[in-house]
Amino acid sequence: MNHDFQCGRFQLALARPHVMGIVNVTPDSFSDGGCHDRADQAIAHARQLLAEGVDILDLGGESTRPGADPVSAADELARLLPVIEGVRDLGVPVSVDTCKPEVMCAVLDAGADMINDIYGFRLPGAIEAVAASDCGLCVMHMQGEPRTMQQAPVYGDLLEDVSDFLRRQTAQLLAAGIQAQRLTLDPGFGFGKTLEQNYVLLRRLDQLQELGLPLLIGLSRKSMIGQVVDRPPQARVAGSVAGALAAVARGATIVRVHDVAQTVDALKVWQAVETAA
Ligand code: 7PJ
Repeated sequence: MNHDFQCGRFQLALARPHVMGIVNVTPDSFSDGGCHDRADQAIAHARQLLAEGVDILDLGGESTRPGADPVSAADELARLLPVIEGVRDLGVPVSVDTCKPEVMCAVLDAGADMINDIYGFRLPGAIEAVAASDCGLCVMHMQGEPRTMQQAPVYGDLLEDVSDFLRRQTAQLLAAGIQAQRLTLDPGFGFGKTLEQNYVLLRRLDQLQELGLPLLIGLSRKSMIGQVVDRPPQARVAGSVAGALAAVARGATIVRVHDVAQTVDALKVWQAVETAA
């Protein structure tokens, strides 16, 4: 599948795997810096990822970890807007990880190129918020909601359930006039899935290629990696890179990661192998 992905001001040729770098814009409980410090840190981090070869920046102003408290749209925007301002002219698309329609509208007005929604554009008003723009979308599968999703996820048929959801949401988005070239799909590793279910989903990821849209995956430093390597988040780099490669081998074309430099190198070697004549 050689898909051009329409992503706001950019059109990405997904013939080679692309790296989406995570830029955290949530308050850091370990530093007592104010709002400006936090925005400056996020902008500096984005610049660092750019130097490391990132293809897309993904800004997140709301923690979606299991058990995290919700954040108001106003607070989320207060965190995001100064950072968007500071990164929108770095030459790569700016994605925002949000599920709130109000936040979607405001960040698109501020110059964001892509909306990455862990609710898959299910909240009322989400589809309308993105329909009239030309932003890219990531439609992610999640069972339940972040606060409780890891309590006891149950599926009839895991792959079927995930792909049915993605197919239904895709149909809704297309019906709202959103072009297929704007869409990417994500099975949502760790979002209402047990360890075993996450690995079945990863092993069978190629089945989701039948949906005919680019696959974006995120497993960087997640507990599905941590439980296998038995290490804390910062020490899960090699494990995360292995997971990203396994996903790319099964058709993923965008990988959402913390460790951009290491992932870019791994994918360069991957690509050298895949394109050897
Ligand atoms: C994902 C995400 C993911 C997409 C988060 C974390 C949790 N967006 N946002 N896919 N995960 N599209 O990074 O550990 O897997 S937040």
